[in-house]
Amino acid sequence: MRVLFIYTDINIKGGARSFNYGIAILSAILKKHGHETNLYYMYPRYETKHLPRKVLEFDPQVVAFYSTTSQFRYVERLLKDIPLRKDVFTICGGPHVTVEPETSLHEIPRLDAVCRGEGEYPLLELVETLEKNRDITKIKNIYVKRDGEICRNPSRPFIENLDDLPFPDRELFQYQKIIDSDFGTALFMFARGCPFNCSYCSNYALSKVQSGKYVRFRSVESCITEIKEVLNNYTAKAIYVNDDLFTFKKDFVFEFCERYKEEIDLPFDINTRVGFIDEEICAWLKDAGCRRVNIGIESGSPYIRSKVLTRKMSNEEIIKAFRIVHEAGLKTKSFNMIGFPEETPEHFQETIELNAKIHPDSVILNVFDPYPGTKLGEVCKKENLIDVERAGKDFIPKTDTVLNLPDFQREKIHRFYKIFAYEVYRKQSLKKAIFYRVYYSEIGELLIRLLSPFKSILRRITMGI
Ligand code: B12
Ligand code: SF4
Repeated sequence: MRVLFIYTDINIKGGARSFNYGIAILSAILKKHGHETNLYYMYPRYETKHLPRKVLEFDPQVVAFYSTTSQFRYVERLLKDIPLRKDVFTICGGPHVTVEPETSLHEIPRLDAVCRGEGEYPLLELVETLEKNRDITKIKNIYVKRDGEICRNPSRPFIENLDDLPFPDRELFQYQKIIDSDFGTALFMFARGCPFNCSYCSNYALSKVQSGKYVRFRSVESCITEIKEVLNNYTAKAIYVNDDLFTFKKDFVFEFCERYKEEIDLPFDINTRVGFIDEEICAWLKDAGCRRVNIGIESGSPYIRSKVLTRKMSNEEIIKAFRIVHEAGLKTKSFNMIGFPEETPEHFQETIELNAKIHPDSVILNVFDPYPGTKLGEVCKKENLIDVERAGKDFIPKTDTVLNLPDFQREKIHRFYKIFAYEVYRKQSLKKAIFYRVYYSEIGELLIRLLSPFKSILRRITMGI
């Protein structure tokens, strides 16, 4: 069968093109079983100019969407805008519909089905059942509309052995373009799941939709083979392991670093969490060519962290983790958030101060967005904090808040968003501080779009890599 994937990646700031591992693996598995796949990647603005031609030429029998919560509105809009024949089957997967299957199906009349959780085997089964013209209402993980009713099916367990899956179909995304748009970086995922339960993150809700083990690692052999295959087919200068918690299993890190040093030898970046990084791990990482370790701080206020975000770590532990990484000669990036329920400007001042103390080489700030199924998402709903009109608008969740917080005005959040990095760096590095001040201004946004050929120089100024 012919399956057309649609991946919307609408974000005003532009930035790097993004690679969607989920779609790429689904495509690989379908191709392995003899089906044809194609992709329409919509980025960075909503734009359907080339879509009718793609639909006409590829003539899909199934149109398959991926969606996070903030992108779901574009699935709805697309299903109104694209000229699809009535017999084309439409399905959506990804974190939003996994958590909100029924409302998603109700909200979009032209959407035939949603997939909850991991889609490899459900989608394959669906496509093969459609091909044989058999009953599609009993496929595990799939909720499907039939005569105005929703047929709900239980989920199969999480895939036990990730090594059984084929490598992602990178060519579907014209992968060299992705690498080139991200300073020559090739992206990888070696694990699935996270054992924690932070109140703002969807991971916990996603872990409850299927049974079995949620946190799973691929073998080092499989990871190294995939990296080699990618480097044989594409030109990359570095790699980034997108896993939430790369250092979760110490024996995996050790074995990976040993083999990576011997067989790959390219700079690489990873993400970890306070409590999962020590001197020994840092020494292995450094020796293997690791360049940067990204760590989530999220809030510098111990109260917000422990009571609102359910992140059990002290400021001292955070400071120590960054110190250990720096002492090993590795660069750091801190992830931070603003605009949580109960947060005040004073709490956010603590986030600025903690970052200033630990000297990360670069910082990222995101505005909190309440995702369905998360503990904080539910709090926001229950306490009527969500501005429904604003949430329904075509806005950019990264820079604005959808909440009306009693103690933290929207304008203040927006202002902090713009000056955060400046405030962190102004006492240590005026060059960096000024750069960030301009970067987060309106002029900066315009300049960045116009000056994209000079992106590497800008990156060197801010991050030193
Ligand atoms: C890597 C990553 C990114 C990368 C790559 C994006 C991507 N979607 O692959 C980047 C950095 C670009 C990114 C961006 C964003 N991300 Co992100 N990201 C992740 C992360 C850490 C891993 C995703 C992943 O690759 N998983 C592995 C693959 C194999 O799983 P998967 O993508 O879920 O796909 C499987 C199933 O969902 C299903 N499936 C998926 N699509 C389809 C389609 C069909 C038809 C079917 C049948 C099945 C199916 O089958 C797939 C294979 O099993 C997740 C955390 C998580 N636990 O998922 C957050 C996560 C998905 N991101 C999240 C968010 C919020 C974002 C942003 C909105 C952030 C922002 N403010 O800009 C953007 C949105 C980008 C977009 N266009 O959708 C949230 C989503 C929460 C929500 N309810 O919306 C998550 C869950 C993290 C969190 N904080 O809770 N992200
Ligand atoms: S925020 Fe990070 S550590 Fe917390 S549950 Fe999500 S992925 Fe895990």
